[in-house]
Amino acid sequence: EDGHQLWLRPHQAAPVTVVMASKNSALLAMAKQELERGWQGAAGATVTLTLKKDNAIKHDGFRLGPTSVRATTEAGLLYGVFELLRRQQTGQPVADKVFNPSYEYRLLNHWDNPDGSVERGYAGHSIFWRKDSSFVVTAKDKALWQEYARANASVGLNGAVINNVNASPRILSADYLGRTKAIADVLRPYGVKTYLAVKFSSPVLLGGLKTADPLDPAVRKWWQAKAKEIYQQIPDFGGFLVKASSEGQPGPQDYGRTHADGANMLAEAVRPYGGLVMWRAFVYSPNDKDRAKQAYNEFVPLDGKFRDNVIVQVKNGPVDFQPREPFSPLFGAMKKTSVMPEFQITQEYLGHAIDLVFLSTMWEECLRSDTYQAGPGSTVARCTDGSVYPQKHTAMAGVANVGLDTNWTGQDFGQANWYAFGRLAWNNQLSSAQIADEWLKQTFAGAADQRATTAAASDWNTNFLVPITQLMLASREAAVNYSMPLGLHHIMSATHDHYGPGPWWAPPKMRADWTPPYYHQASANGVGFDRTTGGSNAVSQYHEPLAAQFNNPATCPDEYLLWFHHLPWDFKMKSGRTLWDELALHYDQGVHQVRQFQQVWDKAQPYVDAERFVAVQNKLRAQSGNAVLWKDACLLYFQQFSHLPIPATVEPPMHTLEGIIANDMVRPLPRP
Ligand code: BDP
Repeated sequence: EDGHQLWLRPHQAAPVTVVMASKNSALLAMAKQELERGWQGAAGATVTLTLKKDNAIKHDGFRLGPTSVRATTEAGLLYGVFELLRRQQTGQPVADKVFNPSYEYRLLNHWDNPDGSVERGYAGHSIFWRKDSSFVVTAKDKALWQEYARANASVGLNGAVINNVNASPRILSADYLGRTKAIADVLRPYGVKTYLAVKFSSPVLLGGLKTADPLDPAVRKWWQAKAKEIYQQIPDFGGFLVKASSEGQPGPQDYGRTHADGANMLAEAVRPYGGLVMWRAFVYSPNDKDRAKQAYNEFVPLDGKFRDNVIVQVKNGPVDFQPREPFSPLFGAMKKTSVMPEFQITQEYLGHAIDLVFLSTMWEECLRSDTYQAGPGSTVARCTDGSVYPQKHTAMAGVANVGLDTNWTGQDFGQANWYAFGRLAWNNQLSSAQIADEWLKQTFAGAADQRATTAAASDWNTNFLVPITQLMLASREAAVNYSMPLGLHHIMSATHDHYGPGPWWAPPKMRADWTPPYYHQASANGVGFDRTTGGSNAVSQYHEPLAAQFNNPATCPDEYLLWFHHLPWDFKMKSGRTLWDELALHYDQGVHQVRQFQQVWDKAQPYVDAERFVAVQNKLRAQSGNAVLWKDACLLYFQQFSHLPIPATVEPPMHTLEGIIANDMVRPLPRP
């Protein structure tokens, strides 16, 4: 039980006959094989897989019956088979019903570098690229890619961008394209398309041109030729993902051109082949007074100016994948452009592969946020899935947490985030409770080790499923509590790759918008970033009634209070407590929640195999220490400004601020 099987652990399958009322193909062979591998229905049943026109079924969707799957595409049949098996394994009924995906493109973004390292990856090296830059594709590589593709297909993911958005121009060279082709060939039978992230200056760095100006004819020709070269090898290549004019990356703005100019040039290059361009809106420069406003300011004026095979890819929040942010005001504001949400599955700001944080609730919170952009009910989900605006394309992307670690994601519960992302991309209305329930049943049911008694197995639901589901559902709020409660954001340590607290971190000459004090603004007067009409006026980027609601501290939800307001330490909260006391209580609560998770997990021991039990127990122990460090460091740091006592009900600090800083105590657990 090393976790390698993910949620696809082998099952004692019942015999089944699969009848395919259509021609055979690699994809259909996979569907058949999956049924034979995992069938839990009546022994000896006959299951039919039929490809036929059905107006109720959208691309990739399917109609499910107890022993039948009908779809209009082969991929739809495969997804239908996985849904049927999932229902059998998790005890959900299989009634006649149509299932359609919320989004047309459901993608993982791998931040994998050509040298095999993974930016913000905490689960080992890349599964795609090798350290020694070797382009030899081994049988082991292929086997791993196949397992990876199968896992994606099982939750409906149909695309993978296999390299970092901070892209190397080398990725478009013949050697890398050769390996990309090999990867695409393995992913294809599972319906997973391959995409590449490209560097905007590739025509200069790789092609030897003098410019990468998107309006220069030679540059346009270079990209067209490159697209042709790629599609000759990979006819179903998905397209390009681009981070441009962002965090030092080259882009159209280097030539006085707009994001639309840049995106459209690439869109034209891939258009003849049906390719897509996903153009990221993660842009900010140090000159602006409020980083949170910039993406909106740059992109809203370009609404309607993008070619229809461009999708603007927007991070869930306006700053950067923080433990909690309000939704990005770009959602719903771009009404004539395809816009897709980008979530971060890898836990850069949420405890790496150490802390147990189930991110589904965070994504659900974003997807269900009402933007009001087209009246009440214009949720982020509906503004991006085509329900509100006639988007040409719909998509959702997640920054992958996958690496070469045996269990894929470093922390066993990190697998739940991969799973949840896929399920939400398929159905953006699913609840996190259902996703957790499904994942636990598939990942842990029947996994009690040899010592477990039969009695233990029958109590599995009450003693494992219920408490561990609750733990998962509470875990993100716990992380917010012990790290950045009440709307605080971006106060993590920079010294150790964003693990642990660092509200004090501000080396001289460092770009202000990369330092925590820029975001928390703590002083004797109070704490928080003033984004009200009297401050940076970021509130005005939200549609009413949100702008007015966020603008007033009396109506602004506590969750976003210090995101939008700079308030005195003795500010009276809705609870009646002062801001200072409330802040302290949140930190303290976060610590207690993690300790409680430890107890809950310890009690689950009889129901989990020994290997995964110990692995998670160790991680929770480290997380507990991390939570205490966050609490002590932040309260002691902010106390220098508030000059107020830590409330008596709060556990007194066990560290000193000086000790934490001087001894460099904020540090992730060394990798095993
Ligand atoms: C930030 C990460 C950085 C990424 C960037 C991005 O720290 O590594 O390159 O996001 O999304 O959060 O481009």
